[in-house]
Amino acid sequence: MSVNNIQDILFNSPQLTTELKKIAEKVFQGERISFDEGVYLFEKGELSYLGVLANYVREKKNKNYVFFNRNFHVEPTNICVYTCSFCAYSRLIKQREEGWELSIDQMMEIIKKYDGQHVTEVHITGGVIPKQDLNFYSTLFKSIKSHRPELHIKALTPVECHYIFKKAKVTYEEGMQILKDAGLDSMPGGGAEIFDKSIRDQIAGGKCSAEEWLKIHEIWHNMGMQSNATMLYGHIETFEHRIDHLERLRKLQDKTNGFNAFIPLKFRNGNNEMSHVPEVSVIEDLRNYAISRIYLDNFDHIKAYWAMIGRNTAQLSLNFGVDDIDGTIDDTTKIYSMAGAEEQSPKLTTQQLVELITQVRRTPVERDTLYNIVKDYSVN
Ligand code: V47
Ligand code: SF4
Repeated sequence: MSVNNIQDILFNSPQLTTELKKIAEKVFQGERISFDEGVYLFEKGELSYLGVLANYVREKKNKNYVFFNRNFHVEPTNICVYTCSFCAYSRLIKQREEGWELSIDQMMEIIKKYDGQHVTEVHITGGVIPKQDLNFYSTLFKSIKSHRPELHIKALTPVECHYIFKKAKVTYEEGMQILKDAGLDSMPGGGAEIFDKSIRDQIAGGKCSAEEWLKIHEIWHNMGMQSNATMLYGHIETFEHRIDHLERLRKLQDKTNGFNAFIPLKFRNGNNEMSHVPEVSVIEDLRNYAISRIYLDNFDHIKAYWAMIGRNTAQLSLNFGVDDIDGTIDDTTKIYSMAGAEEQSPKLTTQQLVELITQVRRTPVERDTLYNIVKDYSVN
């Protein structure tokens, strides 16, 4: 079906309000939608309508491609000085028996397990403890690079950076430069949670503020480097808070163009202090992906993290604006399984990822962390 046909069907639907028609016109003409229009989409946009718009934007930006990579995680510790109430992972220092704390040698052993295997990225993030300071991470990154220089190190969120820089008494600029010189290649999107202060204070009080999170990414981008962004949604935030979060990311991206992908993270309520908060439905997940795709017109990629939402929802999301499903993971992360996610041992072979994508008639593309194409599966 051509875009014009889809547009005609949409515009002639009697259920569409004048506002929804106006927003659709803007999207099809490549115009940016406003804050109020974003909130209106959350309030009134039906799944099928949002899917048409998000898929239009997605295919304009990324054709039929779905990106993935070959990655694994290293989680240095699950002990944390912070006590985010959504976190099923953190074990306070007093509950140490349930925690782990890896030394540099233990992490190098994990890295060396992948010797001779085709992996392109190691994702390193976890809890925050005094012992794992700036010097610890610089030494770790240097060791990884001297062992395997081509392995891309995607590591540390502004939560960790803010803490280790403060402790080392260096500015953000100095700290980021030290990490870059040690071998840090890019930053993951974690720690963003929700930027609105009143909600952030309730669920993630004490860790870096929204302004600090954004500042660290801005400094990193100004050094010519790239990163991702996330949003933890589906807990006690409102639709306005979600759009406020997207708006702040869109503004920073206008300034730096350093974000690669936006990754909405669905709140999971297992084993944490917010277990009484119900999880949102899959329909709401898909609406949230779609609105993120429509709103973030300056982000190239929207990622569905399959380890968190499960393979089936990840497949569905590919019709609601998503063009990336993260990577092979190899059962190396615990953060979601501990919070009750479907995937208790997240691990997919490249072949399984390719099948997941082709089953829903999309074209798999293996990428590296910075979206350079490693293998386009439409080309033999
Ligand atoms: O910041 C923690 C989230 C994030 C829960 O950049 C939870 O490619 C839901 O950022 N329910 C860390 N979410 C993970 C992350 C990430 C993951 C995959 C890829 C990338 C990337 C980044 O996990 C935390 C927090 O927002 N989180 N607990 C929970 N109960
Ligand atoms: Fe610590 Fe991160 Fe868990 Fe917050 S989400 S308690 S910062 S590990």
